[in-house]
Amino acid sequence: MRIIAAKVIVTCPGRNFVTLKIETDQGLHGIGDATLNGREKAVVAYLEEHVIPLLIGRDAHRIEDIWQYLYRGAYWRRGPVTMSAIAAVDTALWDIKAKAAGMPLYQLLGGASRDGVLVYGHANGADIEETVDAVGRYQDMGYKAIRAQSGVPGVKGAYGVGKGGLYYEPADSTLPSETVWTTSTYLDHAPKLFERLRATYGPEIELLHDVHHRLTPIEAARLGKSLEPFRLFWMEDCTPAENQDAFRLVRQHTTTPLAVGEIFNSIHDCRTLIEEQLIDYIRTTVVHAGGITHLRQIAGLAALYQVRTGCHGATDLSPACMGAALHFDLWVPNFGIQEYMRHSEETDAVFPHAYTFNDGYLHPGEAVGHGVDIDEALATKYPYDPKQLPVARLTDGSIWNW
Ligand code: EZ4
Ligand code: CO
Repeated sequence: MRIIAAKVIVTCPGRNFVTLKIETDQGLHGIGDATLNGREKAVVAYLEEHVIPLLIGRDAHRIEDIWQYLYRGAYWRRGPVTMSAIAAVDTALWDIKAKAAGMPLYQLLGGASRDGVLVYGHANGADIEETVDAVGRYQDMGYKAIRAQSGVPGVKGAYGVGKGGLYYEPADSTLPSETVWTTSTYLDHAPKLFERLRATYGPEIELLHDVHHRLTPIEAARLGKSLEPFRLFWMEDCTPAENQDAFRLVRQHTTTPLAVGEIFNSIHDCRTLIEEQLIDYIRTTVVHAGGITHLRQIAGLAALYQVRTGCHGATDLSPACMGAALHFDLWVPNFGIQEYMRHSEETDAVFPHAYTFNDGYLHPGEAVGHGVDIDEALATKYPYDPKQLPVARLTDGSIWNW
């Protein structure tokens, strides 16, 4: 089965998405997500200039060979742009192979290991009261696991807080908007939020929290310790992880489970974290970590060390990524949880999909392939709208980690 055409589709049904569509001489096509929030056009150029010309004429069934060819063949390895482009090719090829086999993708991976995929939703509020109410609303929708973020007094644009009642969308401005960060206020404030949540909703609901790289290792250790009484499912991205060794310090001080990895793009970004059991959940997902082919390797390594998966699933990852991730989640033996931020109605219409939410669980559906397609005619109605992620500064003006 030969690849006869491939194209990149950029669309903005509420937010920007980059999608690769591959077509074959058997009349089958597949799609893969290539969205890199705020850096979309870099991946578009990488695909159009450097990848698509290499795909034409290749056997679409040789997924592994094409992965190795694109990864090693570039000479320049890893990196979010390269790995998102490879991921898009890989996802589209798995979609095609599963369609050719007449099966939903999870069947090709090894079949279902569970009945459904436990997901967590995002509850946000400008203050503790609003966040407590938002958690209640998610619980009413059936969610068994909820991430809670709240505005911090005196902090302008705290991470994870929605604007004007809309769901949380971080890329909000053509040039990066400026936010201000104060660690000391946050460290005092965050445990109060979770104390209130446990007091209000009891012990059963799973609660998660995203620190979004804002703390130093010793500050992260302190937060983890102060959150222990409230039994979090995880504390996410508590400190930047380019230096994987930093997590030794956090780990020595707290039993709050640790999750990291949404910005990783390779198994090499998490090898020490996994092998030394410094984390509990690895957050890499299909689009930014080289597709199903590479994600499977990461999960395999993680399984040896009782590290479980917790795939990134924010709105800036398209339904094509979500669909593929859900097939992966349904199969992967060491599954932990899947993040699920809902897309807008416009996005759902551009990307018709087979996955469904029911009572706190997502299921990828039984459609052949990964079950997500793109309505190209509708996609053209939403032109690209350049938006970048915010930056964060400390109160003295120094650039910090957003
Ligand atoms: O800020 O994907 O856990 N989820 C997150 C996300 C990230 C965005 C950045 O594009 O941290 O909301
Ligand atoms: Co995160």
